[in-house]
Amino acid sequence: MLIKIPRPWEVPEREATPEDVYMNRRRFLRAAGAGAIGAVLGCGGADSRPAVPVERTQGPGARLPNLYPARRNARYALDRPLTKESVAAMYNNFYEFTTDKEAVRRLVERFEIHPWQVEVTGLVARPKVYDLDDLAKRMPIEERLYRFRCVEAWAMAVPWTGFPFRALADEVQPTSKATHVRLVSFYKPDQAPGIRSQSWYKWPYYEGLSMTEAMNELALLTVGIYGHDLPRQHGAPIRLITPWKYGYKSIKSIVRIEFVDRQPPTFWNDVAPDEYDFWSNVNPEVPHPRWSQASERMIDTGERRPTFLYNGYGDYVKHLYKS
Ligand SMILES: Nc1nc2c(c(=O)[nH]1)N[C@H]1C(S)=C(S)[C@@H](COP(=O)(O)O)O[C@H]1N2
Ligand SMILES: [Mo]
Repeated sequence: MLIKIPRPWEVPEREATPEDVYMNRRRFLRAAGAGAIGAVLGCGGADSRPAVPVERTQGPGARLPNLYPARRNARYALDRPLTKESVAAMYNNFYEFTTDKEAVRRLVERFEIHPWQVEVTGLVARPKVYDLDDLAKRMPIEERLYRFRCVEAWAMAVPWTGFPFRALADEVQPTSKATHVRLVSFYKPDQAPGIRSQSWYKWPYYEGLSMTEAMNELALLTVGIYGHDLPRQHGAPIRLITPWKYGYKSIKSIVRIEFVDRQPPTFWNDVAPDEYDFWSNVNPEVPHPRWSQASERMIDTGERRPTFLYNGYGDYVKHLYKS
């Protein structure tokens, strides 16, 4: 029997068509400008100014209204303006729904994200099933401006709200046997048409990090973006963000985190091992077998920029990869 396995990201991406759905352009420009200036001037310490003024797309129904705006941690500064929110929210990779980036935000409508539990288990002293609202209340929530780089060579710069992975590890106390972390996404075929229609993939989506990567200060468990809860298309209600790695490591809609004693298999590495490795650190000098990684395209402006090694986060992570 011949089964056609579509190769991930084979389709050349289309340009995102910006639509001012949520915000008028004038307000956006002001917000983006303020964000960039804040980031540059703010170097040298945590900063208590509120987040970039953004619209509240989730309004009064916000899951955790008291979290926003979270204190911005000025340690994580940007070298470029924030990406326009409405573009980031309409150009998504979320294969559980569809491979059509611009259709994701429509197809997620029936995805139920409340209540949500996250099981933290494996080689830990205190395994626990957390209710996400309870967990988020107890974690040190902050806002960080990060660059984000997809392996397909598009990029954005967004304000995430979340807490360091390390803060969760401190709660469950991994044992000395734990060498890696495995993270697993939701499995709800009834609510996610891409799970049903693309049965050749090994759902649910799964990812992994080494322990030292997961404990690095940059690894952020993320519940919000642009000063409000994550909209579903961005991986609500909780996802990982590892900004020095290609975007597919930043697993969405997490239901389980396991501490394990070996390098876990990962979704894209299992699909195409010669194209996607476990580490997947951003590197301009290692081309994808089918395209160059030397430059990237900002999704809102179309501007091309050179790709940075570790997506510009080498000072934080390069020691993890020495010999
Ligand atoms: N569960 C799950 N997580 C996922 C994906 C996915 O298809 N399913 N896509 C990944 C890829 S390839 C990218 S680039 C980012 C996209 O995140 P964004 O839509 O919030 O920009 O999510 C990553 N996390
Ligand atoms: Mo991606």
